[in-house]
Amino acid sequence: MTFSIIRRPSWSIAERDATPEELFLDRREALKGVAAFGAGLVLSGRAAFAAEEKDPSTHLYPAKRNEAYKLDRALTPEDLTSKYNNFYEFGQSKNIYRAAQALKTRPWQIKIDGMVEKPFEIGIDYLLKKVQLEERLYRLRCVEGWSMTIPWTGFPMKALLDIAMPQSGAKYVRMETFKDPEVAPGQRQVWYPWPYVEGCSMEEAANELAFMVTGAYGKPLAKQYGAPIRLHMPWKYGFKAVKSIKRITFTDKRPKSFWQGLQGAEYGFWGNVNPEVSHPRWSQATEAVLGQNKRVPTLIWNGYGEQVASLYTELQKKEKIFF
Ligand SMILES: Nc1nc2c(c(=O)[nH]1)N[C@H]1C(S)=C(S)[C@@H](COP(=O)(O)O)O[C@H]1N2
Ligand SMILES: [Mo]
Repeated sequence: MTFSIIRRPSWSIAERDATPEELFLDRREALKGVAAFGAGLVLSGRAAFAAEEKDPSTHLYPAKRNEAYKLDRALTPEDLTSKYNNFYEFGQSKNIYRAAQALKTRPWQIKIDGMVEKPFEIGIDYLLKKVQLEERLYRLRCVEGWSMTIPWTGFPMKALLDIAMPQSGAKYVRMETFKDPEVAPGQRQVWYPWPYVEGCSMEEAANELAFMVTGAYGKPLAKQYGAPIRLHMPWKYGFKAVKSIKRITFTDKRPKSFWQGLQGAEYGFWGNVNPEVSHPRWSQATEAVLGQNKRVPTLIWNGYGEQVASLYTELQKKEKIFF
């Protein structure tokens, strides 16, 4: 008996024409229309609010979609994903989108230091000039057992490595969020090891899937998603996707993450999605799809094994890699 060979990556299944996506595309087209008319004659109330904030990067969106990253499921509507967030700096509930508007995202300097040729700081708008933005449809699987799919805009983390110029001895990238208890009430809770920190290996950072996110739904990133810049590694649980990054440090020591600092026994360094390894408080076998009344089986590497499984073949012999 022979088995048929899967020629396409497991996630590369034709995208379904689902209602949520059509809604999204409509909005996208509408935004283009606004741009074409120059003045914001037809700005909706919401867009007008965004314009007030004078985000200097607005003209960069929407960016061209990279069609290599297809989904096996519909996009999750913006109305849901923008009101169901984990951003502990602004509270422990999912309902932090209003509180997050207090975050000031300009000016926004990012410090690049540690094992680099020369440490430096770079402003977000200058960084945006040096990279090519693209849109990618990616899944996000939270370790709490829910998932969603978002059209992120950003640039490959590899491009960031090219700008940072890490030394050859660097093994890990450590990424840190802002710390400002004045604007982020969650950071007044002193029992948390602020600031939020995450990290990955250099090999993971250079993987084609690793994405620095600066926009979503064809617009600059809304604050609750971690504006002006956050990470997304779609084969890892959402907690790895550190938001509102202020400092990126190259190091030869494995960084200790926020969650490891809090509950080391529950959170390992790698955080790769694996339906067979349960979190102490949650089974990872299935996931609730945000906005739908159903649970679906969770896929190993969140369905991205084709791109990332080889990163771990050697490591797997040495350590418990999945969590
Ligand atoms: N700075 C910071 N980054 C963070 C978090 C956080 O609390 N603070 N939560 C993480 C978790 S647990 C998840 S699931 C994702 C959620 O991203 P979203 O709100 O954009 O969906 O952000 C991650 N990044
Ligand atoms: Mo999460």
